[in-house]
Amino acid sequence: MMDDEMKKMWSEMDGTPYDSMAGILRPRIHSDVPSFIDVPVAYEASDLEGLDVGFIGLPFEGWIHPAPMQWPTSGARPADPDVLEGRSGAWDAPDYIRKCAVHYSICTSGGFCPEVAGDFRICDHITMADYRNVEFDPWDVEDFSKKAIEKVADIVKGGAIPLIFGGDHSISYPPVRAISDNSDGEIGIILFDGHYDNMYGGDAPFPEKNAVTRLNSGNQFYKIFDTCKAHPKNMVVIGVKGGAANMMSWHEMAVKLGYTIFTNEDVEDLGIKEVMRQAIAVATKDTDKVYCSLDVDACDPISFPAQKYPDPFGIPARDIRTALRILSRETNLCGFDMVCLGPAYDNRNDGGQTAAKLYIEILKGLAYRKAYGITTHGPE
Ligand SMILES: [Mn+2]
Repeated sequence: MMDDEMKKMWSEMDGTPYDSMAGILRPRIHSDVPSFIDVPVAYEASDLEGLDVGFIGLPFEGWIHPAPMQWPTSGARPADPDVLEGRSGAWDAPDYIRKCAVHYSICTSGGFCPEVAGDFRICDHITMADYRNVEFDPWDVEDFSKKAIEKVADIVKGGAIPLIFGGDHSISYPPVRAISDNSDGEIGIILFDGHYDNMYGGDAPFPEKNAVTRLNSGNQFYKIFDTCKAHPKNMVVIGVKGGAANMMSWHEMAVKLGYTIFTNEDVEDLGIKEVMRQAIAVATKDTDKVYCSLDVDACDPISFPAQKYPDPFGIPARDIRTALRILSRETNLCGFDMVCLGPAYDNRNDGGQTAAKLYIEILKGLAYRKAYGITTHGPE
């Protein structure tokens, strides 16, 4: 039984389990899907004003492989982890990651992070909302892109940093475009990816609106450099590797454009902290801010089994976490997306939970900057 002294300590403790929340019932974005870590739901642009962070789902996947021969039906493909080729379903990732974040609800913890400090809670320093998912015609990438740019622009115009749940990798274009159109200054880009995604994405010499030149998960960076205040000289790619679906022509173009490249083996050899030091120096040189995109195929399939092209010896999830911590603390991070996670191929929610935790790592870094008043834009 508790003695009187203990009861007194308990009764004087600051806060209840719900002390950081506006309400008690878990906020939901639709049906049984909670908002990410139970932050308030934003229904319209005005709900986002003055916030620090706006979550948004871009559940688009354009590059869908035909069902494998063993299921020659036109219906939904069974989720079978043995399928290695064409593992689609990234359109489900936004809701999946939200569901997998259930343990991190701010209702119970306020985002308490004893690894930062004994009195450090994310919610004491930053304000957040979940702007739900963008709705669009799933067969019309231009419709998707237009609506995604508008919705992410709502977040940016409200002054918040968009943290985006993809989708396949085509979804990186609308956020960068929205940030570029609604803020001043150049954007540096740090991309974690097993691939360069370096396809041609302009109109000529392919004037037809075909699958090659329309926005897809291989030409999104062409479109970014073509239309946004971002330059390849501030582009850093981390985690590229041989094997699954990477092409030499993509590498040649990356070198020609002046990308800074770190392969998966560079990360092993240099260590992620040194890689990030160099990456931040490149991405922040003569820029105002840094956008980060994480294709889960940069990571080892042990931590993210639900990859489209699962390929061993990627970057360990722990290194990605360290990288995102450094990035969110030491740069003027203006947006982040995670893409190409196909929930049907996850291993008992492991990848979904890892994904959720990586978003929280960014929140932690942003809260850290606010709490300790850090304004550096990265090491010189
Ligand atoms: Mn990619």
